[in-house]
Amino acid sequence: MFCNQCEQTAQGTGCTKIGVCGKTNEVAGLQDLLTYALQGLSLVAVEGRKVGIVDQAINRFTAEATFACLTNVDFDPLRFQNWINSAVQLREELKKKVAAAGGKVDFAAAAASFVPAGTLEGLIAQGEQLDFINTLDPNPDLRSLKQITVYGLRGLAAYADHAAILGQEDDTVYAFIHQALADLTRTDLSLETLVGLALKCGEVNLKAMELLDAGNTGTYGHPVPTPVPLGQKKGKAILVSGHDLKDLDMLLKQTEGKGINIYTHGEMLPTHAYPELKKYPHFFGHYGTAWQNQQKELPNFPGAILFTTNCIQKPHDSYKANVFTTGLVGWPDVAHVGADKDFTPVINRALALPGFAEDVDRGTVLTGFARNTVLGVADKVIDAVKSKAIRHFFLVGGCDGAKPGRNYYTEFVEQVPQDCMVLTLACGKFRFFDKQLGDIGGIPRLLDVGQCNDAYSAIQIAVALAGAFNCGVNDLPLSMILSWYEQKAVVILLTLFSLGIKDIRLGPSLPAFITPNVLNVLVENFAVKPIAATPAEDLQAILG
Ligand code: FSO
Ligand code: SF4
Repeated sequence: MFCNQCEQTAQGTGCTKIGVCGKTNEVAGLQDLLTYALQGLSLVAVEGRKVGIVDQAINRFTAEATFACLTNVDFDPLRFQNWINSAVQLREELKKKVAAAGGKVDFAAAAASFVPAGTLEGLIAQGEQLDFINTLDPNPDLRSLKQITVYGLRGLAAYADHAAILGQEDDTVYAFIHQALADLTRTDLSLETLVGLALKCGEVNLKAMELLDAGNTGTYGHPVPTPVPLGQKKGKAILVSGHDLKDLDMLLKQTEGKGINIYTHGEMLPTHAYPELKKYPHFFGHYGTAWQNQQKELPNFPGAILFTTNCIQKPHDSYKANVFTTGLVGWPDVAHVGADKDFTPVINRALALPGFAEDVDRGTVLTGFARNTVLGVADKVIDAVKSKAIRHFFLVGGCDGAKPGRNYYTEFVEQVPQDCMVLTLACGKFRFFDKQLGDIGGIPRLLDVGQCNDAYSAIQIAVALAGAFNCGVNDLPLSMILSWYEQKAVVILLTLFSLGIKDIRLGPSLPAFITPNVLNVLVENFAVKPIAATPAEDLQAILG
């Protein structure tokens, strides 16, 4: 195997025997093979669009299967076997329709005629032989740019899938995913073209995130500032992890009146702020911190645990029987709730477990500062900037992870001067989410915009502030201090680049898949920089 798509990749260069994330050699090969099969399907889908054939089932399938290859989503070889076979079956069916409509169905790229082995072992061998990443392009810089797009597409597909689950779709998003996967089979594209393709991925992702924002707020209302208990309530309990609001909603409905309290874990924290979710009296509080601490935190949770979307780690035996997955997330031999979303097994497990024996108060954290809330007090914020009560905004957000270097983000927030505000989003916030930073003129200094899925909201806040000050986002007293881990962060970064946003500080380390030459291109165009050794150096450089 060779995989270097995430920040925790082995030695900072690549996982070659087993993933640091727990991904096996077998699953790595199957993910490569699935991506290859999706390229074949995409080549035909692109030709299909030229003759007016747009297949909605293929659109959804492409997004789901691409998302499934994102870090920490699915570790189950059998599901990858199914996806690979489906991709090829859909490709062949589509070829027939395209040919009947007079479209082109003969392709130079081998991906379009790939024949999957009949057994799981055979597929694994095909995946290994493919060596997908290393053979994307013979030129290391072009390969690097292609990798950026492959990973960006996985993030984009995740957001497109989340949005589609809430009924929000736009064919331009699917058309781009197909076009990009097809283009990546070519070896005649220049550096400039591939830079353009990566930026286009970011641009299209803004659309996907806008759709997701519309899905979330249209279905569950605009988040409102909400204190979320960090303690526990006596009684049976279910913990929900991941990012999927609809899964959470359906679980809340199915547990009504059953004497079970629902807790959020990780990126689910901001869901407490949505009116149509917070209305449930048994939607109680938040348990634990970010994804990488789950193996320490979950054994102590006395109820059932439901993973939605992603960020699962190997469930230890001490709590494995309590774990359920749903949607694209999966782990071999862990119970999976299918598309019917019948959470009865989760509920029964929670009822069989002891639950919390007593009430414990551990205070609260505030969430719910998405665009509607922040822009609702825009006048106050603008006045505070004009009167110099607010000197600077810092967006400190992104993914959390296990590396010690991530203490930078905790220390950064601790050292931000009193006359500056901190906006945050995604699971990186768990490095400082429970800090009491006080307020400036009644506006809390630490504002939780939401999940990584709410990056659109943060962008809208920045754009609206720029409008109010009659300047560009780069001219605002705003600095972005981002942390990355997986490929949703990659695509958000591409979105920020596509918007022309400069001077982003990125850590804890730079992606292994970016070559020095490609980094130079990004530095020249976007002045992106690694975080400094200490927060004090960056604060000094920013604030002077
Ligand atoms: Fe974190 Fe995981 Fe939300 Fe990522 S939970 S690391 S950027 O999947 O998705 O922020
Ligand atoms: Fe390694 Fe990350 Fe790939 Fe997992 S996803 S195999 S940790 S690079």
